[in-house]
Amino acid sequence: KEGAAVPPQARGSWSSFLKSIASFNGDLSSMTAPPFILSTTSLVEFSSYWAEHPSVFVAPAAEKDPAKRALLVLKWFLSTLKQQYASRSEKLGSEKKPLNPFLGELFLGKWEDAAGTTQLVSEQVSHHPPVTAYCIWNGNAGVRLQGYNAQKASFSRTINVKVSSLAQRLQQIGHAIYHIDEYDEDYLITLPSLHIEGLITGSPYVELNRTSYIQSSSGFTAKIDYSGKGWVSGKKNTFSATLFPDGREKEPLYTVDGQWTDEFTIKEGKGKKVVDQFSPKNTKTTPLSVASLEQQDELESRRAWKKVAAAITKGDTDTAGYEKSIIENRQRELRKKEKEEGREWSRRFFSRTDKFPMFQKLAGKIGEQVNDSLTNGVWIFDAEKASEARPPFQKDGASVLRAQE
Ligand code: HCR
Repeated sequence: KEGAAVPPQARGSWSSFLKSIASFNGDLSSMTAPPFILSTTSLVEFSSYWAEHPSVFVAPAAEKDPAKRALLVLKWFLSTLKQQYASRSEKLGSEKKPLNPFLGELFLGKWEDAAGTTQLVSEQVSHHPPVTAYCIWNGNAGVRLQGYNAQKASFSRTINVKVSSLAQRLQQIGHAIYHIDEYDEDYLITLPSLHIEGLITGSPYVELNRTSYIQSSSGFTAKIDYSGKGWVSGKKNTFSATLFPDGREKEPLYTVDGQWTDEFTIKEGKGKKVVDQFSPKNTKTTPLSVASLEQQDELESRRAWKKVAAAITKGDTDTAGYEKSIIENRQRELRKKEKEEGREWSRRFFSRTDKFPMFQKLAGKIGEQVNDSLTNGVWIFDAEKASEARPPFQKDGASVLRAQE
């Protein structure tokens, strides 16, 4: 029902928000949302969703057969979707507006479990447009994921307001590359496009649509088709994926079907023999450890947003606004000073590049293009910068170098 999940005192602000959303372009700074829908988590933290099952993340490195290895990369990618797109709605009751990261904001952490140590570095490399870059690696397994992304929004027409089909379509710009040292293999991962449903009722949630790909340097392509409600199963968050040798889509080696929030089944060929299954619903995630606030650098997200987050949690909108404006003013001053001195903010872990041959090569096979105007450049992890980063980053930087040797 219209506005059902909106607190009575927020009805007015929610309907103005719905009107304003028509001009949302993907930049969170242009979105003013009512307090009940504000999250205390910054978008820079979202990079951690890529490796919340570290054993699944590193599994491809232990597989000798190239086709099975490509399948394990696909399985890992599919295993991340629930965390990426549904975990917040499940935990908080709806999607909320994340904190908009400032330039240079960092989120650092590690997972320690049966897979050993898996490390994460996430950095906001651009503010306008907002772009987050990340690198996740496990030195023991010799596996590394790096990527960056931005969102571009377009307003989709209201088809039937009564059935709450008001939706915000978001295209994800950027890419991720998964690398396995042992086989010197790369996998280019494109990102699904998404739209936000449930806006009319006041409880937004994400749905995925269209197609995304994983293209390997070893000659395999994975194609994943998403639909809100599968036309066969009628269930939400449905997908169907195939893995085939490059250019031979009609001859799949494996097919994967199911719900990315629930469970999926991997079958051989066009789908007779079941070879594996995965249940995102029943597989526990490994918690990420993050340094305590006192030990964090002042650019680290949770420390930087501490006062804003505390005020949002208390429902103290004035203090939240005041503390947020302190951060914003400081950012404005820094930009002004940089401009006067004719220099740019120096990113701690990433560098802009105009050459990324592996990306060009793999992207060409699936018709992807680099559109660096929307991401303020193409961003790559810079191991040299990481090794120079002062503590608490130094230790992490050193092991990055080892992972890349
Ligand atoms: C769309 C979204 C911001 C972007 C988020 C991304 C795409 C970021 C990269 C991650 O790897 C994956 C990811 C997951 C999120 O599902 C996605 C967010 C969901 C909502 C958020 C909107 C900008 C917030 C809209 C605000 C509400 C109040 C309508």
